Amino acid sequence: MLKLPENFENYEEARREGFLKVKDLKEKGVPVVGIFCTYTPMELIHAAGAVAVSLCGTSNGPIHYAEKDLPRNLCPLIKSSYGEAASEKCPYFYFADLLVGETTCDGKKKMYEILNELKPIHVMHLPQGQEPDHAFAYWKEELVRLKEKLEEFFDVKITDEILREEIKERNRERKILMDFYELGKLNPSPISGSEINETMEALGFQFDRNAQCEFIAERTKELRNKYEKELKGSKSDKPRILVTGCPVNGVRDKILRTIEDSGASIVAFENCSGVREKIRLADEDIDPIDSLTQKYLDINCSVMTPNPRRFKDLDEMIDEYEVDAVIEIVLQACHTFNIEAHNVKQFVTEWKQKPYLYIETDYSELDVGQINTRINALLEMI
Ligand code: BJ8
Repeated sequence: MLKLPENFENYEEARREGFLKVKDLKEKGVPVVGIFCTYTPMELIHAAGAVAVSLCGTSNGPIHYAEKDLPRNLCPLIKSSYGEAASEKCPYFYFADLLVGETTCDGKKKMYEILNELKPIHVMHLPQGQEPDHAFAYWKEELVRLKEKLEEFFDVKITDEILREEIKERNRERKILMDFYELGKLNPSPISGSEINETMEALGFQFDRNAQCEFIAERTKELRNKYEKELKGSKSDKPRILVTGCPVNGVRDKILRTIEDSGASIVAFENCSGVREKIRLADEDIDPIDSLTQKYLDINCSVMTPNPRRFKDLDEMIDEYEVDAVIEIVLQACHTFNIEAHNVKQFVTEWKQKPYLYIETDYSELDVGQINTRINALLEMI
């Protein structure tokens, strides 16, 4: 029987214990790379023998440090990420040897210029769209540039053979994580959306990738068994919600828990805290750099223009997860998701004939009451 560490699913505990783990890795000479986005080609970092740690800020605490150097009317995720670094209180930032960022939204890419004063950062230039052939060629050059940077910085050689192995391994991880997310397709779902979110976030601080996979696979099996034995056949009358938009790790308590406490069930996450990066695998049978170029170019973030894959994914997910309503969560001053929300609303309400709620928020508690009221009003409509 697999022994599961108790803190695998508790975010705060996992984050605290992760500090010791990352310190331990550093003492053993393992390089640490700090990352900020799902466009980061993780396979290259792993092929360089490094571990990757997400430095995306998810709490309001460090934001006032950031506002000394950055404008106040900026996305909370960007301010929180920068504030963690500037406050010198984040051990993950402290232990990172190198940071890797991408030119996604304007706020992030300009923040990286200032962050570079605190720690070396390699910025990958992301194309603005996915379709034209030159987008592939441009992004491929950026992957090659990252590979060379990692080789030089960590004095390693990333061979095609190692990269092919990493592609296979990462695909295996994606499939295991997708199986976990797809528990939401069951009706009633044996796990709540906020638990799924917390588990996934806590996993980010476990650097033993095999143990992560074993844990998630075991947990998925356990929950499927629970469904088969205790829940199957008793369809829930709770409205089934799909959450889309920006990453939601910083608003889990404020919004995700409120949705569930108000009597609904979050069954799917079409965002970077959910399936966005995992839904498509990397091709294991072609040149590894070509494979990774295509795989990461296909991510359906609103920074891409146009962004047709997001609508394809929403279309399929609304059907497959038997969704009753869509809630779009946009972080304040996130222009790309904010503007794309116009088309998402139209798609959800007119094409899919489902209720849609748009919530624009930050990491503060100021709008808790208003969010509560709006969620309850949506649920009453269903
Ligand atoms: S692939 S969603 S992780 S960019 S919410 S910082 S876009 S202003 S986090 Fe993101 Fe990569 Fe896209 Fe995913 Fe800017 Fe918007 Fe803030 Fe954002």
